[in-house]
Amino acid sequence: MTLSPPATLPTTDVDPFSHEVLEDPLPFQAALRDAGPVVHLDRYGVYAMGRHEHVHAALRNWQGWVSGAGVGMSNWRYEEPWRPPSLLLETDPPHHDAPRAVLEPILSPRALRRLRAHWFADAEDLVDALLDGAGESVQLDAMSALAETFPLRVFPDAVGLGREGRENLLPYGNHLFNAFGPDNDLVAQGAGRIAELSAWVNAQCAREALSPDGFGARIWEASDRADITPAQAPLIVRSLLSAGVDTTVHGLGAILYAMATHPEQWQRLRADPTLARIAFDEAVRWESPVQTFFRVADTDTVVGDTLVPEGRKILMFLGSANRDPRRWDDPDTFDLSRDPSGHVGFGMGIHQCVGQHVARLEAEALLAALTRRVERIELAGTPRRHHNNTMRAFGSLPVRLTRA
Ligand code: 8QM
Repeated sequence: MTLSPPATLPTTDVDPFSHEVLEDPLPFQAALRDAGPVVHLDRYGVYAMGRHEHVHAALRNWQGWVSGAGVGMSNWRYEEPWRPPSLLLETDPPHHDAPRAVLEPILSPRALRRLRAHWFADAEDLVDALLDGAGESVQLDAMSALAETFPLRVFPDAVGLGREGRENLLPYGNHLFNAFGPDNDLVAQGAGRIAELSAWVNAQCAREALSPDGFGARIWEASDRADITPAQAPLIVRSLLSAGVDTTVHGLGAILYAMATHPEQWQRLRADPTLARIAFDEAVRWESPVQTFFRVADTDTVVGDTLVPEGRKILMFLGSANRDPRRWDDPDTFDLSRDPSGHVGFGMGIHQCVGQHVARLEAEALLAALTRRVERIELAGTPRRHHNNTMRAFGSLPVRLTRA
């Protein structure tokens, strides 16, 4: 039985996971924000919020809006999870605390210092190879040639993965991010291969499968110290493989798209490469590669003047909060002069992206290589969106790079 929502609650029968909305979510998100702090999505029997104020507050309120019943549409109070839950994303304190405390120092800016020079050199090699032999300019798909290639070149090595099977990472992540949404055609598309992909991913999480010097080995060492149990270690490694690839690919896609469509901002970044970090954060705000996550109301909870009943799912539109004109001046403008801090593209609060420094370093390395070698980056065709229930993504991004 589904309970009907209170009569005062704004409702919509629009499907935010339809192809039409996934192609361009902005009009739906504007209507969602304007309808009120909380809106009922009739099609799915869940609540939704799209304003920065309420999304930000909900993300910080881990006691009231819990993650342990899953952060996708499926409510684990009533349904079985499709894979063993993540010890980070899909848990609440106190269970969340040890895995988080173990992973945080492994991915901290300090721990990443030893990777920096190597990643910058790798980015230079990649960009050199693309420009090599080309004339004054080269045309390429920035998704496959840069946004996918670079993370896949540096991140699996940093984790300590073996060479075989790395091509499984993106399809695994794509299905995982679809599976946070409703059981629609996108989930059906990935269902056929997911057993095989999961088996591969899970096998890579074993201690024996990991090199002795990567993030994965550091996680296993934490189990030697009994900071976590040996049963927890492989699941924490799985989090790296789940959350660390597609997100950075589409984060890099976002900054490359932003730069290809804002030539004056590209020149500004070239003139002052120290803007790379701001540029990446602004791109994460503007595109919000991770668009949505759910929470469950731990008790009856009032938002605005609406009651969300205990146990019900609420969908937080991170991408909408990041473009809420109540919070941002000219939210649709990609602008390196703005201070993008306070965006919720990496979440907020105790679950805020633990890998964000890894993502920032990847972006910084790639942008450093590009700003030095590329005078102009411009669209050379129409970008094609890749539809996913959780990610805002490109399937292809044709660009022309003109040498400096
Ligand atoms: C999304 O498996 C995990 O722990 C995990 C999977 C996906 C994410 C985060 C964590 C937010 C990027």
